[in-house]
Amino acid sequence: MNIKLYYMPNTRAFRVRWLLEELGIHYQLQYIDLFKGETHSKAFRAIHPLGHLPAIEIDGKAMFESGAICAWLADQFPQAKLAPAFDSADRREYEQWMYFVPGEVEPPLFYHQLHNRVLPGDIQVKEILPWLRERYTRTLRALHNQLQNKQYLLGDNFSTADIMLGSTISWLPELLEPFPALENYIKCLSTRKAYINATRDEVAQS
Ligand SMILES: N[C@@H](CCC(=O)N[C@@H](CS)C(=O)NCC(=O)O)C(=O)O
Repeated sequence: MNIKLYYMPNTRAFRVRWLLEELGIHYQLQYIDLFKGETHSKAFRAIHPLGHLPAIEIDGKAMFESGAICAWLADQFPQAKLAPAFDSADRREYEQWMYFVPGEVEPPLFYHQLHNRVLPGDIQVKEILPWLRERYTRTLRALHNQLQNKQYLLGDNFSTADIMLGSTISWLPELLEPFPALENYIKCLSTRKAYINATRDEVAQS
């Protein structure tokens, strides 16, 4: 399988790269800079119609949506045991967390960042911030409870659902302070060899 990942550090492309490292398969990184408008070139818009990251080419065929890419790749390599088999008891819970991250975790965190500091001041809606804070606090508390006596979302077995969650909440460490189970979870995930390998260029570039 020939894999090319369109990549920029500190974006959702990191989760795909982390998974590729966990899988231990060969891939090519194509760096692309959001801030220089490179995602809106005609060539890249033919790969991702919205000009977002990540996107991947598998044997020359494009795919986008980080969660879908991760789910698909994990199922292609069952020997890596990063997704429970379809007929295993853990599969339903695995799918639940795979969707929970983009559906429930990302939106309040992301929109809070946008309206707090990322968007230009004149289009920020400060009135929405307390509501978003309440939403993400409730979500983080639920995850803290889930991980209090477990190493990973599925218990003892690391899976791609941990890549989805870890890559999302590690982005805002200050929000995890009230939730020690989440801080410990991120500490443990970030010592994985694949995680470290996937962050290598960020270290080199900084
Ligand atoms: N749901 C998409 C979100 C993709 C996305 O919004 N990516 C960000 C980078 S993390 C992006 O490309 N933003 C550029 C923009 O919004 O113009 C996914 O998970 O792949």
